[in-house]
Amino acid sequence: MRFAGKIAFAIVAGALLFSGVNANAYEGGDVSNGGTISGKITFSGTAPARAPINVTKDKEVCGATEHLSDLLIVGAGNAIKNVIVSLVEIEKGKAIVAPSSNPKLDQNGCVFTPHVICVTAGTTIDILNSDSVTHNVHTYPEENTAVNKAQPPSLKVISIETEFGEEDPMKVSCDYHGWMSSWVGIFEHPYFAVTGDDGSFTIDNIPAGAYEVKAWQEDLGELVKTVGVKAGETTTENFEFTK
Ligand SMILES: [Cu+2]
Repeated sequence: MRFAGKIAFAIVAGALLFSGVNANAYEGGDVSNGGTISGKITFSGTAPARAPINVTKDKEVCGATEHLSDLLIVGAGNAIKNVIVSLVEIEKGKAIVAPSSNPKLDQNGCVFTPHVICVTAGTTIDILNSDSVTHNVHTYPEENTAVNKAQPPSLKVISIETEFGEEDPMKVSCDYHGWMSSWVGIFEHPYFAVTGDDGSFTIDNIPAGAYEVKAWQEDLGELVKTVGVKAGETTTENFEFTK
């Protein structure tokens, strides 16, 4: 009996451990009480001008056109581009929809385009080399497997598998051209957005409730606010960064 009891205990403990792991997984489905958070990300004060990139290698290709730094892009109305806005640790909500094709980061003219993308964990990202020079793709994940691989012009695609969400965006850079970088937000849930030229974002179909919303920018850091969401309504929440 004592032996059987120990086995039973082991099974129960194992089941608890397993369910504990599962409890962290995002649960996607229909949302009947969804609301929206939208807003605009702006810079307070006089925005610094984008610095020209100093091309120090492969000048005939990388320096064929002038590139400006993507570190901080502030446009009309002080709108900030390439800010990642996301809900923090939401565990249940709308379904994750897999993209119809793998999201791409293209190395073209020795610049990553787009500069910032976001995906859900499990998505494969294709890193392209559209240049006639060799790049070296180097990723800096917190949880996922790092990639550090040369990409000559003959190797058109390096596919990067994502498996886990990352608390902070993952940097992707090129070891051969020090100015080349991009950022990939990897989330366990589908509640994220990247601002465009006008600095605006919209995150929809959020179950009613209160959420922490994080706005992240590579140069300025992050801002976090608690935002309430009501069913069928849009809550406007703006974020203002400063240096
Ligand atoms: Cu490169």
